[in-house]
Amino acid sequence: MSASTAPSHDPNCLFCKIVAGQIPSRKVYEDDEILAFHDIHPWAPVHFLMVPKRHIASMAQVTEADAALLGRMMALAPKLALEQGCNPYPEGGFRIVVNTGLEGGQEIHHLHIHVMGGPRPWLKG
Ligand code: DGP
Repeated sequence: MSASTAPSHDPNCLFCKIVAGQIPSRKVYEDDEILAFHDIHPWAPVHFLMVPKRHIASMAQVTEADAALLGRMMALAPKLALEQGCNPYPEGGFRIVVNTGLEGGQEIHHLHIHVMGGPRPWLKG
């Protein structure tokens, strides 16, 4: 599905409801196209999700028409990671994960980028 034909809002989608403010979230960042909020089940000291406000079901539906949006999300991730408490590269850092489809471990079918990082004292020698 291209950017032009993707529905902007799926009333049955959990993350569309978060985007619409119908379900509360701990917001990290918001602009016209992108919302970032803390993951409800964090796997790391810093763990937030970045979603396009427009409903795109997964990375499998992304087309070249979405390239600028995806690029903006990726460019924003390091800035937000630092703001949320990740340490700077190279000692610090973060992991970006985009689960896609059942076999890719995707549970919520609205494209989202996991950004995970934060202090891990046990890594220091
Ligand atoms: P995935 O497996 O990639 O689809 O991850 C979905 C993530 O969404 C998972 O880490 C938990 C998170 N999540 C599920 N429901 C909610 C919710 O209602 N609020 C927030 N903030 N996160 C949620």
